[in-house]
Amino acid sequence: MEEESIVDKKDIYDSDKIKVLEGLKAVRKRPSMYIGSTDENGLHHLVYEVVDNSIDEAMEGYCDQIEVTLQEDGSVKVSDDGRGIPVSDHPQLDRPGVEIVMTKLHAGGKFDRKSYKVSGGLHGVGVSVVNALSQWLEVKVKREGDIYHQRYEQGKPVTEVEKIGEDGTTSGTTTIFKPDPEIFETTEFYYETLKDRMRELAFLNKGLKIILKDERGEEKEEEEYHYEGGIVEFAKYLNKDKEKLHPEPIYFKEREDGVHVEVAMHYRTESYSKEILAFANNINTKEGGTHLSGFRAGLTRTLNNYADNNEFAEDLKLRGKDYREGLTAVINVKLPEPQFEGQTKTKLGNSEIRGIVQSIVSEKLMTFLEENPKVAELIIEKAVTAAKARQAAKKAKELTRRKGLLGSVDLPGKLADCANPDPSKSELYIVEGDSAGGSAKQGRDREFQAILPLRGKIINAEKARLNKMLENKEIRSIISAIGAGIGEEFDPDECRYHKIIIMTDADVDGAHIRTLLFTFFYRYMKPLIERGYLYMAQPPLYKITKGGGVRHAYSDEEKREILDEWGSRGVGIQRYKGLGEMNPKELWRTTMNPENRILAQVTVEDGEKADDLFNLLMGKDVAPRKEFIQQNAQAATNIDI
Ligand code: 0RA
Repeated sequence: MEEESIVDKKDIYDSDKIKVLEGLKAVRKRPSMYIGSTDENGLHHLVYEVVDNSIDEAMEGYCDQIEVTLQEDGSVKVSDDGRGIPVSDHPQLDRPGVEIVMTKLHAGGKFDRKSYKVSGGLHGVGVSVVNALSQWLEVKVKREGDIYHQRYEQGKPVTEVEKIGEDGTTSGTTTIFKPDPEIFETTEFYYETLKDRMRELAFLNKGLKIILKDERGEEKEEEEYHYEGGIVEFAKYLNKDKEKLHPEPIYFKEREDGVHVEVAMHYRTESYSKEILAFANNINTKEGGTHLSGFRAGLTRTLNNYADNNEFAEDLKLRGKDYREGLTAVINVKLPEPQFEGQTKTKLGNSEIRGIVQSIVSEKLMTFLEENPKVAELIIEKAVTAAKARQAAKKAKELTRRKGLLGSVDLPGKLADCANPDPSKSELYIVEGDSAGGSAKQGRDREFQAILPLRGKIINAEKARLNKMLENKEIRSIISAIGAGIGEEFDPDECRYHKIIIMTDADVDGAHIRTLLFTFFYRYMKPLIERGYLYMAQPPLYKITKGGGVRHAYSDEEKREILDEWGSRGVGIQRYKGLGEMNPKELWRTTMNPENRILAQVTVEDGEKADDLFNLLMGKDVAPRKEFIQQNAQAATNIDI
């Protein structure tokens, strides 16, 4: 007998081929099971999936450049200079490795790389999924001096793996794919979205160069991300417009039990929020997990020990969150078999990681503190101030909830409250200036509308700590009128009004006050914004009169429409400079009557971006701030961050 086996290899291949086709069919039938959704998120997922394969090659040390190009025909090209996907035949399947990688779900075995790959995580469904969901895909492999090529349509090979040339100088893999419009709701890639992820990947993989190109349309674009400093540069980037407590980020890295851990941390002086980003195998673990909790435990314990040993912390009990105030940190772990959990599979579950990260952070951070006592002192001092502010906030909460003699909450004297006690039917107008406040009080429907006039300046929540904020009369009256506490203690269930409406003049000062108030709500009563309780009133810009008729225009466009309708002869146009120019009746009719007023709901779409805007508007960089307000004074009326 010539055959070693009674089973023909071809039979194995044929039966496997059926499995492959069934696999592809399943992917095309339920794409969301593999890539989350078929909207733009799913679409961008395809790029991440392909890039992740190149990143795996980089993490193993074989690839130092990845190029991603959005091409004119709607396809995406991803090239790397790694070893190239193997083209030799798979021993059992008798087909080239590259074909198997491209067509088999979870290729496994010989062509599957193990170590620290991204696979198994958020992405990691395998490039065969990208292939199945593409109208067409072409792969080009340079390996051992030769160039190979194969083309697929909707996941199925339409050519063999063919040698198409020679290149003795380099190796690598190029994948070009065009998402299938039969599958995706949209097939248009957003350059900005890809930019963020490519930048992040370059930060996380120090030394790796990622080039991103957009060749669609008139204006070609190109970025190059390449950071020799890795996550140290990431931390600097996150803090780029902020004032820092110490000149350079604190950085350490260590390997323990096959797990790589690196941390970069940099305290800011001026802002009090925290920004701690945690990554596991290049995946942004937004839901946290064991690496993050290990970091937090290590940070708290080490700083507590240091404070105790050096007799810092007076009688104050410092808590973890005091040490995290103003902290920007990037935690980057790489581990062999990551387990991702949670709603969006962005929570690291491997329990052994907590202890590893905690012990590395404790040891390395203590060494840093001992070698840099000045920085250590600044950090502890900052935490002490944070703890004091935390205690002041607690007092403030008690203050704002204190019941008066008749069992009602102590309300500020300036507040003209409404009659209806049901929060879901009540509105609070926060009004700029006493005169507008007076008109609002007269014009309102006192059944459900309460008015709180603001007189003095509002303190900038971006620059001041909570205890300072609480010394400000205007802030105090807002807190007690709303009656739900502040900061960590804020409880949106206790809001006395479900509509809180900021009413300011439609000029630069008005825009400034609006932004200050918005910053305050964002920093200290964020759940209120998240619930959709915060609004901006939109007073009219123009009063247009003709004969006995009066109309109000809320935009220049509307003014033009009215003038088109009425003709411009004999028409009077008054441009409102402030709320004070309207009498109570007019104010009611144009800005407060639910039947015809315009309200813009304030939403927090993207905390990070809102933060940038606040920093721009409120930070110490005066020049860009002025420019922004002048350009946007009008637009800021319906600001929607
Ligand atoms: C399997 C095995 C080897 C490399 C790769 C896959 C590989 C896959 C991709 C996908 C995009 N770029 C890639 N680069 C490499 C190792 C092959 C060897 O041992 O030489």
